[in-house]
Amino acid sequence: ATAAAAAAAAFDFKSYMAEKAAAVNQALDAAVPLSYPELLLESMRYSLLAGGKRVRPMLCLAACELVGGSAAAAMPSACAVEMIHTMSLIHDDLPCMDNDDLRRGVPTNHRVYGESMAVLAGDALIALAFQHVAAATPPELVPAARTLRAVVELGRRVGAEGLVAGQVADMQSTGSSEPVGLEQLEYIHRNKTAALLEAAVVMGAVVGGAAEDQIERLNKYARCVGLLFQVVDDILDVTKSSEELGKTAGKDLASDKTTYPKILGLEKSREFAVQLNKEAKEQLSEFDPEKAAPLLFLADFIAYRQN
Ligand code: GRG
Repeated sequence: ATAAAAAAAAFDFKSYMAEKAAAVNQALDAAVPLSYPELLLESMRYSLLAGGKRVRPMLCLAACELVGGSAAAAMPSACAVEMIHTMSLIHDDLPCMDNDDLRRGVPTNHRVYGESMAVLAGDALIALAFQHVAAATPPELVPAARTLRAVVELGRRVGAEGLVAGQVADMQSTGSSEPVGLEQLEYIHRNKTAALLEAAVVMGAVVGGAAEDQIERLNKYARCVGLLFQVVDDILDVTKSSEELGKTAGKDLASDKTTYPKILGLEKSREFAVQLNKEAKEQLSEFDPEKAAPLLFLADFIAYRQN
């Protein structure tokens, strides 16, 4: 624990995040050059380069470096998970889904490019994600079998066994009169949010040459962090809503969305978040503490964020 504490103290997480985000933004920019058909590429680039936190690419790069791989080995995988994340947000914002006008502080893709183009930009980003891992992962750093495995790990967590399954479950529970239970809520978050975080770390670990038991521990780390993300989100929704109460009706209190505080209460939800953070970090205890510092800090970053 002392070695871990010393490594943590020496680690400058803010600079790490800024440095990695800049590298990811540059790689994404290069991966989707403006070309024909220009409006499609413009629409893809509009959302991809709109400046998210880049948490998933960071997880991917950090997992690769944790098991001894280089950032260059994982950069195509890191870009791929961000492409999938971005396209899921484009589709999620569509009128047939959440019908949102703003995303990352700017008008949503369909508000700028129209619904058809937004659907197609999302479609093209899914295809590009898989193409990019397969074609751009440097063969001199990563044996082809590992790259192939990375593609499989991504596919598994994006489609009907992952992200899309989570969205379907969410959609069906929102439209239903049945109350959503804890198990169902966990299923939704595990697929909608945790699955892509899992893809990020597992792909990073795979291309970095991790052993099976390391991949498994990192997968569990990501699952805990994904759930943690949502529990914290739900808690922030309530606390923000009550701060604003009086000015406007609390957003979450008014909506019919099921949240952890609604099922467990605020206190138990906070305890659950602490538990998930602890469980996530436990998965890192077998690794070199110095190399595990980014993932340790990422867990805390998600647990203690204020918005
Ligand atoms: C994947 C083929 C395919 C289709 C998409 C619409 C859909 C199916 C899924 C919706 C998924 C969704 C909206 C999940 C929520 C994920 C989430 C936690 C978003 C917020 O992530 P942040 O905070 O966002 O990392 P930034 O903007 O920082 O990147």
